[in-house]
Amino acid sequence: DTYAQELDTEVLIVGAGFGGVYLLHKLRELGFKCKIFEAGKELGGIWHWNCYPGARVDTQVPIYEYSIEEVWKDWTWSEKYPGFAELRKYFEHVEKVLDVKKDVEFDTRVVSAQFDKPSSRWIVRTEDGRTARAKYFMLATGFAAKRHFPDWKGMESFKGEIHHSSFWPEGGVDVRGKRVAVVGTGSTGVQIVQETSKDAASVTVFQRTPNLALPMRQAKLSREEQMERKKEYPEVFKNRMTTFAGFQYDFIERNTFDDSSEEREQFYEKLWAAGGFKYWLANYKDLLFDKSANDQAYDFWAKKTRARISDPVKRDILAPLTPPHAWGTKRPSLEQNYYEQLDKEENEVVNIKETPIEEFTETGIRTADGKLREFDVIALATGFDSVTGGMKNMGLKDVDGVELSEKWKMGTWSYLGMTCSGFPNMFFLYGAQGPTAFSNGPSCVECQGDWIVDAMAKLREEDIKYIDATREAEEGWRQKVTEISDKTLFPGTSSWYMGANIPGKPREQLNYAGGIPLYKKECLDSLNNGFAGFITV
Ligand code: NA7
Repeated sequence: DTYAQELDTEVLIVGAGFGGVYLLHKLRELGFKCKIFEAGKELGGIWHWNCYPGARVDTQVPIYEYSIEEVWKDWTWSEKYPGFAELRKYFEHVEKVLDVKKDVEFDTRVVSAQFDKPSSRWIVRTEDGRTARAKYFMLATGFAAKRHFPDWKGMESFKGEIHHSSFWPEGGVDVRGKRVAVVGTGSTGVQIVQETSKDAASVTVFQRTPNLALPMRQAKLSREEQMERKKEYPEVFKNRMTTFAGFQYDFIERNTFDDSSEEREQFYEKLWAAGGFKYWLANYKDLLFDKSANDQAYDFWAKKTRARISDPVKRDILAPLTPPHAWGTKRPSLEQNYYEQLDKEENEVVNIKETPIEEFTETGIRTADGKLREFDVIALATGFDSVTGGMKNMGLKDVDGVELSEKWKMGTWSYLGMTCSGFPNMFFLYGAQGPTAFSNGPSCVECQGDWIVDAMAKLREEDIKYIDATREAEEGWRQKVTEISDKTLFPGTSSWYMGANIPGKPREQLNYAGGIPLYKKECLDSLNNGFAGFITV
């Protein structure tokens, strides 16, 4: 058909968020002919989809932005941790500078894709029945592309408004004077609670696991101050690639018990006052490895947080004296008055570990103790089939016709967290077995994107038709990902990092926990050794 002719492109990228746009820009610079397929209507990925109340990034700028000079040189932010509306504006600016959209097909959802060996082309089909062909196929679909709706009894019978956070109506929901329920206390739940409780008559949060949240310490930023700092940006962007999580700070070279309890207390106080993720990612280097070290960090967190909650019942649910899990092995949210808001008399915290949700009714939510609470608006902040869900949901088939969802049924196999054996010339970003959830998004996609771009240049130079990871290389990578993780406290906690948030999903480490510098080295070792771990044809 004519469309297929038109779309016989060199590189087809799925997703127009941070990752997809970066790949497009860098590959176009090298002269590759590229196209992006994007299911949404705008650039911005998660920031295009997320418009729930209070949605904002929990990594500060300029760490959370592109290192591309044309983009950063005139752009300034109004806040240290920008909200979704400003992030959307950022992508408008990106468009103005990089001229991305002329190569993006919006409203285009991929439903199947397979590599055809004889023609050395990916054949990609879309939901609206179109077909495209491409030599290279790249997935930049993010780690939260498939939302998670637990199927509670009676959910469809609720007569008020009910929305999943990632499917919040554009233009918002008027919660003034309304009774609002929030189910889930991940980063999303925390943000919805603290924002809606400003206007709602009451907010009731249904909590299974407390979020061991940290004070964000939001701040306004002036244009002058940012323009003044621009000269440091090249250094800032270079440095972020040398830290574990792609931030501007890193764990310190000391262990928790190297310090006396007074010194430790002082150190914790300093991190606490600085705010943001410092208490997590600039803490002692054994924080995420040693349980007794971790307990010290938990105790300090609990002491600080409990002091903010006057209601003793709420205090024990939100910040119990005994850790629910090792501190920092689930992503701590960066909160803004979350605890003070929930402490208010009209708001309630329901511990659904003790009294689980039994059913939704026409008017509200009934818990196992028989109690029915009535609401006007219910927000489901129940998260995502994170990391692997998006890629498993796209009809990707290997060269023999085996679905990726089948290949990954009992666990995940990839090589370098960017390629899969049996999927020649396919690359993915910010997904399974990469630094994904343990890193700053832009740092991760730039690190992986640069590797893909270098690999592409080399493939072209050496006139290679296709590359495919070997099964052995995948086995080795999986083992590496698991071994690194097994040294940490992460496997002991049921989190989405471990696939444990989705019933029936295999429990395994889904992210590379060795940090960005080590990851980068692993990837470069393959590239510089003649594509070690791949077969090339
Ligand atoms: P998260 O972090 O996965 O949070 C989901 C929340 O929903 C979490 O508190 C879950 O409790 C809760 N949840 C999920 N399923 C259920 C059921 N069946 N019953 C009760 N409660 C449930 O998703 P977010 O959207 O907040 O954040 C996703 C990431 O995106 C975030 O880390 C940022 O990096 C960006 P649980 O903790 O599993 O007990």
